[in-house]
Amino acid sequence: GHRSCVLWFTGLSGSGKSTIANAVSHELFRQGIKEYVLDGDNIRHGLNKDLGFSNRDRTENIRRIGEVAKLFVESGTIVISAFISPIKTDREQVRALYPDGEFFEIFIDCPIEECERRDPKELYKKARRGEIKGFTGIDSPYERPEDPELTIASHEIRVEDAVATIIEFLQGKEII
Ligand code: GGZ
Repeated sequence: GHRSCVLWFTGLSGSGKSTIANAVSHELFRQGIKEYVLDGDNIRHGLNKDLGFSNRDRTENIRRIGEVAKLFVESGTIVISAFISPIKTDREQVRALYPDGEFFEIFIDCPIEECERRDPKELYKKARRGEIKGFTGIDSPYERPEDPELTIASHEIRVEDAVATIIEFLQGKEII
């Protein structure tokens, strides 16, 4: 058996949140553990398609995701959420929905220079040109977590090592 919880990833666009989230998801699935990834593909295209990227909309985006994640946790699932969640108070509001030991903030820490070098969707390029306004890290803030449960330096380690670190973390917390 396992306990349910949220692994709340936070980090810049291009930092590796979705890649690592999906890799952790695969490993948990392989171990027979009920898990689910919440990310832009299943949330921003559906439930939250009325929301954009103003500070206000981001706050509402994160609030709803926190509530949805709570429903999954109540169903016995380990939830991995992969959103920038740039505002510290928004993350704190989500944390406050959970009892101790059910919410873990995982900082996917990658220098913006590296995110911008990767730029898989050329969004940084567009933001630099002024074609996207309010892009996180360019002209919209990213507030780094001050006391995350775990920090993954995603530019320094391989995805498989990030997965191993997170699995060991879950074992240490007696979640799995
Ligand atoms: C940041 C943006 C923006 C702006 C579109 N700022 O790399 P991606 O493409 O796939 O991930 C980014 C995603 C961010 O959505 P989140 O729901 O994670 O953001 S937040 O937590 O702040 O609500 C990026 C794309 O959407 N994107 N415009 N202006 N990222």
